[in-house]
Amino acid sequence: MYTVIGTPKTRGFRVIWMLEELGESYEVDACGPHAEEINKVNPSGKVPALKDGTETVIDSVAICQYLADKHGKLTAPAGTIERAKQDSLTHFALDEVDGILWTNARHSFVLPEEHRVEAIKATCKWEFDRSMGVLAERLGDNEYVMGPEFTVPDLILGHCAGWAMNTPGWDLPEGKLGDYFKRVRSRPAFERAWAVRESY
Ligand SMILES: N[C@@H](CCC(=O)N[C@@H](CS)C(=O)NCC(=O)O)C(=O)O
Repeated sequence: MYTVIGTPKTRGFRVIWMLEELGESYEVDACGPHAEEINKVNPSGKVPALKDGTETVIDSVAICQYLADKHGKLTAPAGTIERAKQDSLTHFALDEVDGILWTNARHSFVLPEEHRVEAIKATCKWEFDRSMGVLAERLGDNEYVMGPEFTVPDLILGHCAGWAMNTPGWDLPEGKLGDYFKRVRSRPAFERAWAVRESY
């Protein structure tokens, strides 16, 4: 039994979605950032964390990749060229999609008001559109970014797409890339994870 520490209304959702994909049982300690429960395991106070027995892992992507490796699903094996390509897509998702959306969010509602820079948001939007162009090329005609199989970077990109959908004026592209995001976000495990999210 795993424990997800952190509310599913944050990147904790990624971990819940991964556990649903894997069919593993888990409980949720739905604390927010900087709550006592998360501060005990993460000095930054950021959520999520995963408890696996007596061990705890922090960072949503490290957790998702760990779970995929441990259960031998939704990932190419470590040490293969396919895994290097998959990791490259995971890093693209983090640097070029998550990072940009998160910078925009930080300067919209996360940071204390006196530290927000309004002007940065137009640059974030420009960078996001550029990233969508690169992603469309990397996806090509594939069903998922690595080919026919859904893997870790698809889960991260699918989660980030929700942030974009909730950002006024940041519509997701249409066409093949739009269809890709719809495909990823209509997986049965996504829908189960969403129902868990909505219960909090
Ligand atoms: N790279 C970390 C980022 C974690 C993160 O920033 N979590 C947000 C919620 S989605 C948080 O706890 N923010 C509180 C803060 O920035 O102090 C991960 O993927 O888990």
